[in-house]
Amino acid sequence: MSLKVGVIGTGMIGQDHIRRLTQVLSGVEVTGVSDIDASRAAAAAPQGAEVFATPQALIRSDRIDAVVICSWGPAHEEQLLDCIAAGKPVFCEKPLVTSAEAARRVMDAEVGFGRRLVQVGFMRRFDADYRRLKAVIDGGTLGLPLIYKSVHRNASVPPGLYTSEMPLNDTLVHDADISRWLLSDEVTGVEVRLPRRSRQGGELRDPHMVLLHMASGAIVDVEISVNIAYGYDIRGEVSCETGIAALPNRPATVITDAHGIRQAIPEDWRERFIEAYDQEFREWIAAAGQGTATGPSTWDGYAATLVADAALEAAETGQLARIEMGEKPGLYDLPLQQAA
Ligand code: NAD
Ligand code: ISE
Repeated sequence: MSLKVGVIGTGMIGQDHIRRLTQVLSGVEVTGVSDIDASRAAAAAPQGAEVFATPQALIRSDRIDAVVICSWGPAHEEQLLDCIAAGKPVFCEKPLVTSAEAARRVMDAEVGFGRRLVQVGFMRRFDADYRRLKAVIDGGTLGLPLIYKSVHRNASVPPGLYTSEMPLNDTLVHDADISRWLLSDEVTGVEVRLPRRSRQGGELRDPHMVLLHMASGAIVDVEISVNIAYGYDIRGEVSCETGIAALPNRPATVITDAHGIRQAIPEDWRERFIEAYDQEFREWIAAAGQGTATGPSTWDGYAATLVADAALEAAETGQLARIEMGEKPGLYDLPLQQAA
C-alpha cells in the first residue's frame, strides 16, 4: 500500500520534492498540497491531489498519512507541532525552526508523544560522497580527525527574500550538521569573521568565515559564499593525523573541447544533491510507513539551530560564542555515528 503524503509549501524545493515523490520514488503518492499562495499550490498539485486551504486542514485529513514541510523556516514550528499532535510522521526541510526556544518546544512535543516522528532535511547525510568520506574517518586508518574544511558556495540567492542573517541561520545549518555527523562530535563554540563584502550581493553581508569549535578539540573552518556567480560548489576535506580525506569534485565528467579542459559546475542544490534527496526520501518513506522517522532528528535540528544562534551572536560581537546543548532526551539516543 502506498504512503499518502501531503506537501506544505510548493515553492522551489516543494515542487522538486513533488516531482521526486510522483515520478522517481515508489511506495508513495502525493494526495494533498497546501501553500499560503493557493494558486501556486493548485499549479503544483499532481493529478488527483487535493488542494487544502490551510496546512492544518491538510495535516488533519484522513487522506494524508504523512507530511512533507517545505514552507519557509519561520512557519515550520507551528506545522511541526500540528503534525506531532496528529501523530503523523513528518519530513521537515531545514532549518528545523529558527530559534532554540522553538526547537525545544518541538522536541518537548515529540518526546511527550513518545516516538520519533520528525526527520529534518539534512540531505548531505544521504549523499554517497559524504557517506564514503565518513566511512574513511570512522575506519580510523588516518588517525583522529583534526581539521575539517567545509566550503559552501551558492551561485546566487533570491534578492529580497534571502536576508543578511540567512548565511548563518539558513545556509550554515548544513555545514553544522554535516560536521557533527562526519566527525561524530558536538559543536561547543562558534567564531565568525567577516571578510571584505562581495559586490555581487549588493547590501547583503557575504561572504562569511565561520570556525566551529568541536568538543573533541577538532576545528571546522567553513566558508559561506552565497553570490559567487560561477555555480553551486560544495567541498569538504578532513585533515587527520596521518592523511587527509576529501569529497571528490562534482560532477566528475571532464569536458575537453576548443575552449580547453573543464568540469561543468552544478547550477544549484537541486542538481548537486539530486541523488541525496532521492535517497533521503527512500529512507523517510520506509520509516514513515512504520509510523516513525529515521536519519537527522529534532535533536539534530536543535543542534544546528544552536550553532545558527551562536553564529549570529559571534558575528555581532566578534567574540567566541559558546554553546550549551543540555541533556539529550533518550528518544534521540542513537550515537551520531549511526544516524543515517
Ligand atoms: P520558496 O520561497 O521557493 O518556497 C516556499 C513556499 O512556502 C512558498 O510557496 C510560500 O508561499 C510557502 N509558504 C510560506 N509560508 C507558508 C505557510 N505558513 N504555510 C504554507 N505555505 C507557506 O522557498 P524554497 O527554496 O522552496 O525553501 C523552502 C524551505 O526549504 C526552506 O526552509 C529552505 O531553507 C528549505 N530548502 C532546503 C534545501 C536543501 O538543500 N535541503 C534547498 C532549498 C530550500
Ligand atoms: C538553501 O535553502 C539550501 O538548503 C541549500 O542547500 C543551501 O546551499 C542554500 O544556501 C540555502 O539557501
